[in-house]
Amino acid sequence: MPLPTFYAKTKEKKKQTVIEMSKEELVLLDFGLSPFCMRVKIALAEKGLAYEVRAEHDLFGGKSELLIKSNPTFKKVPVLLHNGKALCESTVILSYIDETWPTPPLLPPCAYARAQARFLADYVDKKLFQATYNITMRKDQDAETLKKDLLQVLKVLEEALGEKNFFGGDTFGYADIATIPFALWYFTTDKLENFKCNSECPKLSSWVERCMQRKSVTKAIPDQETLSALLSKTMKIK
Ligand SMILES: N[C@@H](CCC(=O)N[C@@H](CS)C(=O)NCC(=O)O)C(=O)O
Repeated sequence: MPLPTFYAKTKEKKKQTVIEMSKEELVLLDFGLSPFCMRVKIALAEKGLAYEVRAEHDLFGGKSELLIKSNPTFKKVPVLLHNGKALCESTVILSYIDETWPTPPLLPPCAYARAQARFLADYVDKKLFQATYNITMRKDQDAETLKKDLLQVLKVLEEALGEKNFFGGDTFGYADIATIPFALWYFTTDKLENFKCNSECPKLSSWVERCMQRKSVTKAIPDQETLSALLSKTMKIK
């Protein structure tokens, strides 16, 4: 018996969706300790998306052909290959993931709130990254000044968070994903106790704890031992 047109169309649509889903191929060009790559891994996990990881083993010595071909402009990770199409720049990738797989949403529905989330991610890229970079690359700059600069940046984030559970409100989203891989260094290890981040920024400290309760985050970040070893090696200030 022929199906009613509407039902036939629905079935056809369903079949198409299944085929489309099975065609999805996601490959992440990754460097395990990169906070920028962690962002993408967290977002993919939040969306429940499976992906293949291609690790760049010698990012600063010999980049893979695939990386150079996929991101000829910057030659940096992360790169997300979606069905062979390359996406570069971590925050651009986060937005792409959210637009392509809208559930659960990472960005809020209101345009103004979306702009605020993007502003915060941009602040992290410019200021938190820079403060961290200055500390890790320190030559003869005054240690106390570098620490003060860092705390100032963290305090801006503390104020942006306010009394909310997450930067966007009650739910973990885009701004949290952009920030946690950079912030966790300062809150989750006793290696940096002298920075006093936990006591100076108590709200941010609790926010880090809340983020660390999410599987998407703990799976994307290095384990405690690796993190401590990394900090001992890179942080030029105690
Ligand atoms: N703005 C970029 C930064 C990416 C970035 O700096 N990636 C580093 C790893 S953490 C990299 O690939 N560095 C290799 C290089 O500088 O040659 C983003 O948000 O994705």
